[in-house]
Formats: sequence, structure tokens, C-alpha cells
Amino acid sequence: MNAPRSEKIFAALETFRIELPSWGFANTGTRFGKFIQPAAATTTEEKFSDAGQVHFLTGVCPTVALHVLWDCPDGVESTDEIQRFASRYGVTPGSINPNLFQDQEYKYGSFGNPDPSIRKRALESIKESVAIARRLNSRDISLWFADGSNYPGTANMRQRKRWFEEALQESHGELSPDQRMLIEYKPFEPAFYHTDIADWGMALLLARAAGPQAKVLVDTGHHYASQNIEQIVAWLLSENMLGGFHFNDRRYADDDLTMGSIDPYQVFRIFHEIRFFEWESGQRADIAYMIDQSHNLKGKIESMIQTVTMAQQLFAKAVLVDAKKLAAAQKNCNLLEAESLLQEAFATDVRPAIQEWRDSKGLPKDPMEAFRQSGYLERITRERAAKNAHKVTSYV
Ligand code: AFD
Ligand code: MN
Ligand code: MN
Repeated sequence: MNAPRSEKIFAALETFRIELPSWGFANTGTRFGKFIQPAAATTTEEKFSDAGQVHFLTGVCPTVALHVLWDCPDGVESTDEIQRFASRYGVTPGSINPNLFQDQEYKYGSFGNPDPSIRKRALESIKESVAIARRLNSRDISLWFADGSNYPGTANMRQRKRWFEEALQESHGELSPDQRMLIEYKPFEPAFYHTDIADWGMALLLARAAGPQAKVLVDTGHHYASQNIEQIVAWLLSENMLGGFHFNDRRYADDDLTMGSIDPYQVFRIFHEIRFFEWESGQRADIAYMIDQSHNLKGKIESMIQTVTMAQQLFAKAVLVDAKKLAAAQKNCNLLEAESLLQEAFATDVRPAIQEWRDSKGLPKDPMEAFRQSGYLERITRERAAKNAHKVTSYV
């Protein structure tokens, strides 16, 4: 690895941070049931402990996204305890993700519910999430709505758009000046005929209607097969409306597979578009990188370490693209030159430079191996196996 490239990689790794999801350490499953893991976190404190391990070993995951109210059962009253966990385990609360999809009253939707009292309840939940975020000094309130319908004719899609605009504007009014509202889109699931915020255009229009502190959140699993996600990223960057990502990978739908496990080149191209924008604009894109995965079969902590190290590799590869040469090749329609600048960067083995960087930071060169040697998994398995043994294993 010649010096300029590893210097580029070192500089990039200095800036790259990615947020862990609290829900990624707890037992989750599919609609066909859960396979309980004896070491899975069963409390918010255990989630902070596990996230703290991933950050301790990788050095790039200082924040953990919280699901409200899963992680804050007593709402704002839970924040003191959360702050104690943060200082005890060395990770701070990150984005706040209100849960507007599980309670029975959300059966026909939250902001899109025809019953105004349910819409009001959903709005109160979001206002509480904003208050929790303020108490925890969290900048981002990350909004995903499962709202939609399963059959043609059962929903007035224009009326629901208006209800979302009103509620998001009112939610936006609760934000303090340094907070952001990230509006996440998803084409389908759990609704299968229409989803109220189904694509990036709808999320963009609703973010614009909500107010200047609202941006779009791109979940890489929330696109139809073969959709060009990096083009969406380029457009949102150009509009200054890209707030952040939920990273995962997918084969068929919102599979929440490990980032880069199916199509690493797509993630590389997303990172490349961001770097190309930064080079061209001369400004840092203010984007929150988050993981949205919760593995049912892989070990929870191992799969998070695997995701983080993959993210670092793909980010490091993307910074090797020579933007100046690329711009010239594009201008001259030198297609093979332009294409090869991306392919060469993607083909570069950046692992030695990343290991050097970790070593320079006093971090383990191989965080996965360090975790396996640490005895942490054996300890938490002993401590949690009994609690997990009594967990629900099916939905019937
Ligand atoms: C599910 C949804 C969406 C949301 C996440 C966390 O599809 O991605 O961001 O849960 O609430 O994956
Ligand atoms: Mn998501
Ligand atoms: Mn999802």
C-alpha cells in the first residue's frame, strides 16, 4: 500500500462513525417466529453493555440508536437511567426512533389513521420522543411509519398525505434549533397495497412540508430490486435533503441482512457519491450513518462487529477514487477510464491500512478475534441464558 493511499484511508477512518441499533442486540425474529439467543440482551442496560463492547473493540460506534418506548419504558423519566448506562458502558444515546407500529391502536395506522384520537395519540408519542431526545442531547428523531393499506379502495391516499403533512409540521414545531427530524421511506411491509411514505419523493415532499430541520433517511433495504440507490443519494445530496442512512443488505425485500453481504459494490457506490459530492462542493455532507439490522441466526454482537468492519472497508475503498481524474474522464466521455477509477478503488484491499489505523489508535487490529478472545460472550451467556429461556418463541 503506497503512502498517499493509506494516508487517504487514515484520514477517512478518522471521520467515519456509524451508529449501532439498540434493537440489534435483543431477540427479534421474522413473522414466522423467533429463535431466541441465550446471550441476547433483555434489558436496555444489557443493550448499552453490548453496544459498548462493539465500540470498545472497533472505536467507531460512539452512539446507540434507541427505540422508544422499548428502551425508555417510562418515557422522559427513563432518561436519567439511560444517562447512567451511557457513562457506565462508554456509548451515548443516538437517534431516537419512536415506535408507532406495534400498539393495537395503530392497527389502522398512526398519522394516517382515520380516527383523529389515534392520530393525536401518535403525535403525543412523537412529542414525547422529541422531549426524550432533548433530555439525552440526541440530535436526530428518526421517523418510520408502517402506515398504509392492504387492499385497493380502503384508504383515501390524498387525505392521508394531508394528515401526515399536518402532523409532521406540528412535530417539527417541537424540535429545538439543534435537532433534526429524519423521515424514512419504505415501499411496502407491513402494508402491502400502499404505504403512505413509500419512496424518496414522498419523504422529500413531506420533509419539505414539515420544515427546515426535516431531512430524508435512506434505509438501503427499502427499495425495489435493482433500484439505483446511489442516484437517489446524489439527488438528495444535491437538494441538501439527505439526513442519514439505515444500513443493511437485501436479497429480496427489507431483509435486514448484514451490510455488504449481498451487494458490497452498491454500498461502495453510495459512499462514492457522497465523497464525490464533498469533493465537488468543498463541504462535508452532514449525514448520520446508522445500522438497522437485528440478526436472528448470527450472534448479535459478532454480526454487529462484522457490519462495522465491512462499513469501514467500503468507506475506505470509496475514498480511493480519484475525483479529479474522474471528473475529467466524465467530461471527456472517457468511459473506460471513468469506470475503471471506481473499479480499481473497489478492488483495492484496504484491510492492511485499516489494521494499521486501528493499531495506531491502540485498537485491536482484528476486533472480531479480540471479541472472541475476550470471554465477554461466555460471561453474558451465563448471566442471560435463564432469562432468555423464558422468552416468547412464536407469535401463535
Ligand atoms: C424496521 C423498519 C424500518 C425501521 C426499523 C427500526 O422496516 O427500517 O427503521 O424497523 O424501527 O426495520
Ligand atoms: Mn430502517
Ligand atoms: Mn426496515
